Amino acid sequence: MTADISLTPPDPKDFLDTDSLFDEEERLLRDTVRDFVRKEILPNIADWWEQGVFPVELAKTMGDMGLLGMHLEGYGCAGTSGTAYGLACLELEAGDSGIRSFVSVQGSLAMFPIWKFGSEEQKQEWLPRMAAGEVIGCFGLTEPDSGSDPASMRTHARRDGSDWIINGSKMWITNGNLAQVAIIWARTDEGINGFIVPTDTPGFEAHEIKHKASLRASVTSELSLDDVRVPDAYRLPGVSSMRGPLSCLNEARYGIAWGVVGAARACFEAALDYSLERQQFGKPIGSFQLTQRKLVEMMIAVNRGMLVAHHLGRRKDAGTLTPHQISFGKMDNTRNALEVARTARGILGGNGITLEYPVFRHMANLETVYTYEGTNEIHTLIMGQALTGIEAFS
Ligand code: TGC
Ligand code: FAD
Repeated sequence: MTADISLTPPDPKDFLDTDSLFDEEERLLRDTVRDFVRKEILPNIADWWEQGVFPVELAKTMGDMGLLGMHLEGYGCAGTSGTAYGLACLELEAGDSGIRSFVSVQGSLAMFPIWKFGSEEQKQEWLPRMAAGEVIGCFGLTEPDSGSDPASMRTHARRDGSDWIINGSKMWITNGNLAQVAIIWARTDEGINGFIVPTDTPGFEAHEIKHKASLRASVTSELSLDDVRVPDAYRLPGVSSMRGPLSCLNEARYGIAWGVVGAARACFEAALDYSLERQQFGKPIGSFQLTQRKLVEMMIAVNRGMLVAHHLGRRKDAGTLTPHQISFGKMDNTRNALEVARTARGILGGNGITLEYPVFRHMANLETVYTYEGTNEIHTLIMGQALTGIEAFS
């Protein structure tokens, strides 16, 4: 016998009661991060975004909260589940994609390769200080002429006795000007290798990319490496192929699949609230059928994104998640979040273009999220290959 259907209307801001998918510990962590975002991020983010700055002092705060490398075990990292990491990304990105980006790059792109492919000495030296937010890392994979096709990278490293000499340049590097350490992927005689490069090494320079109209509360840089000499002890010994950087991307893309649901949720909630307050033609604009349709489409996208993220999280924790499934989440949740943000922007009318409301900022940020960590097209082709067995990148 089936149970009765409850006639109680759902919570407009959690229509499918996705809250019930998470256990008490996960909800506690989620609430802690949500509270942090409410108190520390939301009152300031419009100014940071307008000024084009990332508040670097947040690194230590987020380190104290256990948010940096949080899903890694040992070495001062919190060792949470993948689902808990996802929930944290969601709440951070409900604040701003730039704040989530900082955490993604630090944990998934700078700490993860050391944790996964580093020597014991490298892990001991770097991970505890990075987890505490005392040392900031960046991840140098993309180059001016190698974006979607990083395997075509020109940055190279050659052996010189027991040292390596690295030459090349990296483009669009998040945290580049903030970082004390850079993970630099370079071509060598042995394949593609990762190097832990302290950013005060002679020959290393970071130049901030200005005039961004997206992800403005995040530092993005071009790196140049001119005869940068590092000892072999700085090379990650555990990998010598594109598997190295691509493994890091799996971690970060997973976090994005969750994060963008937070940005979409923030836009939907702003639009819903606004639609009930703003009156035109003597009625709240939320009373018009055309507005209600938009609100429903947005609500469905947010809830569906949450279900996908949750499913990926449980698979990650079970050890059954594949990169193709991560592509599903990164691509579909990001494009839907962008659509939600654009729709919300319209509902807010003229107010939608100001930074008084979070919507335009999220919308502009999501344009970056759509492109980085594999564009919409690249994830389509990853899934297309999984469906057909045919590689269509080139
Ligand atoms: P392919 O020839 O197929 O494989 C090369 C080697 O890599 C292995 N592999 C993977 N390993 C782990 N995870 C994956 N997802 C993997 N995919 C492939 C593969 O088994 C092989 O290993 P081995 O040991 O046998 O050599 O790879 P490819 O070079 O042809 O690459 C294909 C493609 C196009 C999918 C890949 O290049 C790609 O994903 N391109 C997009 C580039 C991208 O996403 N860049 C992101 C830069 S970082 C960034 O944007 C940070 S934003 C900041 C933030 O996150 O907030
Ligand atoms: P391109 O690869 O030149 O692509 C241009 C267009 O062509 C896209 O629409 C793309 O989908 C399409 N295209 C390319 N190949 C194909 C194909 N085979 N089939 C169909 N269409 C195709 N990188 C890092 O290494 N570290 C970072 O920390 C980092 N942070 C970033 C921060 C920001 C703000 C931004 C904007 C980027 C960041 N990136 C970082 C780089 C990011 O990963 C790249 O921008 C992204 O991978 C795309 O590369 P591209 O910009 O060179 O575009």
